[in-house]
Amino acid sequence: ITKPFKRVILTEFFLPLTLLTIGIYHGLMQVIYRAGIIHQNSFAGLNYYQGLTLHGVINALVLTTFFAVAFGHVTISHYLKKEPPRLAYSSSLWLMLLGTVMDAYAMLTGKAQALYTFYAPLKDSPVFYIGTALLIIGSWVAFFGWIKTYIKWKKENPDTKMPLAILGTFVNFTIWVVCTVPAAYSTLILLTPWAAGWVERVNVPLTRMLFWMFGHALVYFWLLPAYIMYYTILPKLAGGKLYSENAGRLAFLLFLILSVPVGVHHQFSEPVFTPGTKLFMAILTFGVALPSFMTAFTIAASLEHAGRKKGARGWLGWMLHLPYFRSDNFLFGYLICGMILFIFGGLSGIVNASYSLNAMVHNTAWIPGHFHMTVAGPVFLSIIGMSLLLYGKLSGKPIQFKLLATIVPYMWMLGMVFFSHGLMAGGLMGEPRRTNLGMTYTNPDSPLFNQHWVPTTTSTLIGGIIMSVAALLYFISFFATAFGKKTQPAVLELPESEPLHPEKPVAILTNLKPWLAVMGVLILFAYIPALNSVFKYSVPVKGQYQIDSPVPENPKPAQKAKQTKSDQHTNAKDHAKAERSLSR
Ligand code: HAS
Ligand code: HEM
Repeated sequence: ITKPFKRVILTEFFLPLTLLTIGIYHGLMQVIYRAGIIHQNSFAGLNYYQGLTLHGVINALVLTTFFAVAFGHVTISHYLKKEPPRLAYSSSLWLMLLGTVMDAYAMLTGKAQALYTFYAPLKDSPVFYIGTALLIIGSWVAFFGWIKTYIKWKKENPDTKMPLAILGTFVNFTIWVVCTVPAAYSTLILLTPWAAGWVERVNVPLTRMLFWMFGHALVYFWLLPAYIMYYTILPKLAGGKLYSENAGRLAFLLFLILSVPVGVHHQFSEPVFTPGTKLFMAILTFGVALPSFMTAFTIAASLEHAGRKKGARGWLGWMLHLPYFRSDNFLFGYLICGMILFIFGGLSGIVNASYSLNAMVHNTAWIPGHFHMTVAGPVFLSIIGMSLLLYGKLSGKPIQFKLLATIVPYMWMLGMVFFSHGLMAGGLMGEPRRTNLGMTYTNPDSPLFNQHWVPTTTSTLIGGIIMSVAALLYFISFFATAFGKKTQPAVLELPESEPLHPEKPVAILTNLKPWLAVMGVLILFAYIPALNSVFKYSVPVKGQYQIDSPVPENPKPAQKAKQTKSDQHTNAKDHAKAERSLSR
């Protein structure tokens, strides 16, 4: 491994993990606000929504994107035995760094507090929109470099099929490039001019639709690096082999075709879409759960094989013969705890996807309960576990406090039991998400105080504290390693699982082209009617939104870009009227 390449990868681990300290701190603050421990709108100079924005953006956008790129670099060079072009990996890092600095500046100065789902009518500073676009574009550049490396490798190895981990990486970044086009369009073409004051209006439903076209595919962009580890690394760590490589290929290809055309399942309660569009995307959402069900069975079979090799008996005896608490194999704990959490994260996702049940859980605390068992479960644990392992290997520094690092995932999982249970049980009793409960519902002095939400928010608080302590132990191990002494040669290598059976290559699983075509067709089928609805029902007078107000304005002629004081006064009166009629 060359020095510049090594430096780039190490920075891509170190920087987001340093920012993560802020991200975790704001997670802890969220449970403190929710449980009514503090009854104020801000703490330590940052307000509630600023904190929630920092939490979502750092943990779910910055950490995940940097990791996907860094892990992609490692996977490509490990399997293809080549480094990507220097121009690509260096410029990718610089673009992502610049984007992150811009985002951090906008969030920390309060110029961006419209949460990680950056659609209108909430408005951020253009600095945030441009920063986010740069972060995304930087990650594309890394992918373009890998394509070049792969083409070179293929010329030298025309008869070798694409390794499974490379297929996973390419599928993931293809989904990413496709789904970030609507996000880039929305941030750069719609939101930036609006936020800069160059245009007066923005089509709110359009920005929301474009965000969710990106937003759900985004969750699979988070998930697939973890899946690459489950298929190509976990069986080896467990002491066994991968039960079926072809099943893994099929799972990745199903993600390719089904990850994007499902975004409207986040918008079941929005009147702008027709029932047909919602039904179609609900069906595709059940479809995108299939590759995860396949993964559950394939990996369970691989783990069972490992357990039986070690003498396990009976149906479930294999579960007792896995290497749970071994500090020389700590990554196993991170991956298995993530998988166990994902059983519940996945099942709650299927509840969300069921149209009628969604009406019960949408916008309640159930939703963060669901997604912490996905993005803060398998995704987060595999990211931090793999970052620690690879940081040690690539820097040549031995991992410090390995015992602490070994117990972290189990502690995190225990915390998550209390945390997500509290959120989901509370959600089923109507506890809202994205609401500073401490100001009202969990403040005994408030007329809105609701005693039924005290046990659930307390459970969330206990879980959040346990998770924060687990994160602290992880930081101790990671930073002690990073600031430790180099005592061994730097190596770039990944543990590699072998397939259990010699499998014949299946033609349809080794050719990406038909899958790309189906992907395109499904996206058109899903989004042409959705776009049609957005333009049909939201652009003419009704459903237009004023700048700075979440309330749609009443039908009236378009207003001039510059408002006078009396215009603003009239608008305020209109809003008040609209709000009154809404509350009725
Ligand atoms: Fe989701 C909302 C539906 C997966 C993340 N989701 C969210 C949001 C986030 C998110 C962040 O349909 C909130 C966004 C916001 O801020 O508003 N989600 C699904 C469905 C799936 C799903 C059907 N979500 C994910 C993943 C995420 C994620 C993955 C992040 C990484 N989700 C929804 C819907 C909404 C939603 C609606 C909108 C709700 C609303 O109204 O706002 C599926 O992909 C899930 C399939 C998963 C499985 C589980 C497979 C289990 C495995 C583990 C097996 C374990 C083994 C170990 C083998 C079927 C693979 C055994 C060993 C032992 C020792 C026991
Ligand atoms: C939102 C706590 C770790 C991603 C939240 C909320 C809470 C919370 C209570 C819900 C706020 C609300 O809707 O009212 C925590 C705690 C953590 C933690 C205590 C650990 C100590 C993580 C991690 C990730 C993550 C590791 C991702 C890798 C998110 C996201 C949101 C969120 C994306 C949604 C933000 C929004 O609604 O705009 N967190 N979290 N969290 N969390 Fe976490």
